[in-house]
Amino acid sequence: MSDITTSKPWRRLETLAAASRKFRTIDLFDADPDRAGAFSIEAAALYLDWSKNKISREAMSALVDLARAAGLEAAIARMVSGEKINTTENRAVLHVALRDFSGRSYVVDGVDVAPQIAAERRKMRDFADKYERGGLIGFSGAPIDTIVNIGIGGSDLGPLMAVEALRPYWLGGRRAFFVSNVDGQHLGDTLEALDPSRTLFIVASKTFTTQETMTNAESARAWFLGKGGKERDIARHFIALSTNERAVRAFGVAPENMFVFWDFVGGRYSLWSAIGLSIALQCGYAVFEAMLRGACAMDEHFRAAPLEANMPAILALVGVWNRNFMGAAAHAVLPYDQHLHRLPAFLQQLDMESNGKSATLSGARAPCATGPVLFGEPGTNGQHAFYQLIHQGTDLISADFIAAAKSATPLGDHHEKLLANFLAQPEALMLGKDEAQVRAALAAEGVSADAAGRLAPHKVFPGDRPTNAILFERLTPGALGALVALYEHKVFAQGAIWGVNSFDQWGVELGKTLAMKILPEIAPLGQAKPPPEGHDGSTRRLIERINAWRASKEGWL
Ligand code: G6Q
Repeated sequence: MSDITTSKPWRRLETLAAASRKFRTIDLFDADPDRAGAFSIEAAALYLDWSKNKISREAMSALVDLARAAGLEAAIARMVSGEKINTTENRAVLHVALRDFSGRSYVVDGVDVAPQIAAERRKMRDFADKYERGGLIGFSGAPIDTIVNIGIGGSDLGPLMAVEALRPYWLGGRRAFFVSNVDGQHLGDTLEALDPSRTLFIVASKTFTTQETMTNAESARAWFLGKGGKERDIARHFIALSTNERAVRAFGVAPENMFVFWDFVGGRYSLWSAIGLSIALQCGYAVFEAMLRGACAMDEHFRAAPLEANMPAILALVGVWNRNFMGAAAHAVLPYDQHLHRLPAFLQQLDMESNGKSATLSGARAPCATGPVLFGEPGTNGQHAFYQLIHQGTDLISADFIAAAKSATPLGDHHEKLLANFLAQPEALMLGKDEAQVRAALAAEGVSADAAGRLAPHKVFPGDRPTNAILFERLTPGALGALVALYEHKVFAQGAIWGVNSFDQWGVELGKTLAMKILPEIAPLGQAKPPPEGHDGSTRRLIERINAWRASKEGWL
C-alpha cells in the first residue's frame, strides 16, 4: 500500500481538523439536531454513540473515504478468506472461524479447518459437561471442583477477563483461579487456598515453551506431588491447551487430555478456542457458546455492513481521527461495570500488541502515529484517580465509556448512580466549563472577585474531550462476545488503515532473549557470584547490587 498520509482523504482530513479548531463539539449538536441519531449505531445488541467526538459529518465521510483508500473492505475479505495476512509469521488469521456456526468453510493451505474447529468444540463441551455434572473425579475419590488456568498473555488475559465478566453465570460450588506471573508469589498465593485432590490444572500455552507458564506448570506439578498426588494421578489433574502436541506429551499430559488449537489463532485472539476452556468450565459450556455466538453476530455485521454503517469500522475511524488528526496520544477504556474490571488489561494487550508498531507491512517506517497508549479502570473508581488528567491535563485523551442499562446484581439505587456517572462524565468532558461560568459559580457562592480571579484558572475545564459510549441492555455472554469482537475488529481496521501487521508481536522478543542471558548471572540465594560481564553499566551494577543482597541468607521480615 502506498503512503496513506499522501492520499486525498488524509489531506482532506487535515484541512477539516484545522478547521475544527474554530468551533466546539457542542456547536455540532446545535447546528445539527439529528447529530446524536446520525452518529450512533446498533449492531449485535450493542449500541455505539460517537457523537461526542469533534467530528463533523464531512469529516466522517472523509474518514470512510480514508478507510476505502486504505483498502479496508478488501482487507476484511482477505482475513475471512483464510489468506495469510500475518505475513511476517506466514499465518492466516481466523479467529472468526472459531465462532462461526453457519457451516461456512474456512480453507487454510487447501484444507477446510471448520470441521476440526467443530470437533474441538464438541470435545470441550463434553469435558465441560462432565465437570459440571461432578464427573471429573480426583485422586481422593471426590469430584474436582476447582480449576487453575496456568498461562500468560493471550493464554491468560482473555479467559480471565471473560470469567470475571461472566461472574453471574458461574456454576455453583465451582472455583476458577488464574496464574500467569513467573513471580512465584502468584502461584504460591493461589495454591494456599487449594485442595490438590479437587483441583484441575489447565496448562494453557500455544507454544508450550513459554518460560513463565512452563515454570508455573512444573512448580504446580511438584506441589501436587508433594501434597499427596501420585504420578499416576497427574493424568486426571493436569490437562493442556496447546498447538504443540509433542511438548505436551513430554510434559506428561496424555493426548486425550489435550485440547488443541491452530497456528491461525493468534494468542491474543485465542479465548474463542480451546484457550477458553476455563470459561466453559466455570460457567458451563452453553454460556461459552453463547459468548461465541455474540461474537459471531458482530463478525457477520463487520463482514456485511457498508463502512459508513459498520460499528467496528466506525470505532476504528473515530480512533484514527483522534490519534492522527486531533493529536490524542492515549486512549482510555472505562467500563462502568465491575465485572468488566479486567477488560482494560485485556484490551491493552489486544490494542497495544497489535498496533504498537513503527514498521508498515512493506517494511517502511510508518508515516504517521500508530496505536495509542491504552489504559483504563472501571468507573466510578477511575473518577477518583486519573480522570483529573483527562479533564484538565495538557494531553488530549480519548475514551470509551461502557455500560449495561441493567445490572446483574441490582442493589438499592447503586446502578442508577453508576449510570448517572457514566452519563455525566462524557457530558462534562465534552462541555467543559469556561472562565465566565467558573466566575459566575464562584460569585454565587459568595467568593470575592479577587479570589475568583485567582481560583478560576484551576477550575476551568477546556471541554472538547472526545468520548464514545458503548451500551448494552445487560452484560450477557452474548453481549460480552459482541463487545470483544467489536474491539478485535476495531484494532484490525486501524491496523489496515495504518498499514501495519496487527497480528505479529516481534517487539516482545528482545527482552525475552536478554532475560535468558541474565538468568544464570543471578546469584542463587545465599551464594556469591562473580561480577557479570558485558551489559551496559547500569544493568551490570544492578545485577551486582541484587547479588550482594542475595548473598546473605538473612530473613526478610
Ligand atoms: C499474544 C502473544 C502472547 C502470548 C503469550 C503466551 O498474542 O502472542 O501474549 O499469548 O506469550 O504464549 P503461549 O500461549 O505460547 O504460552
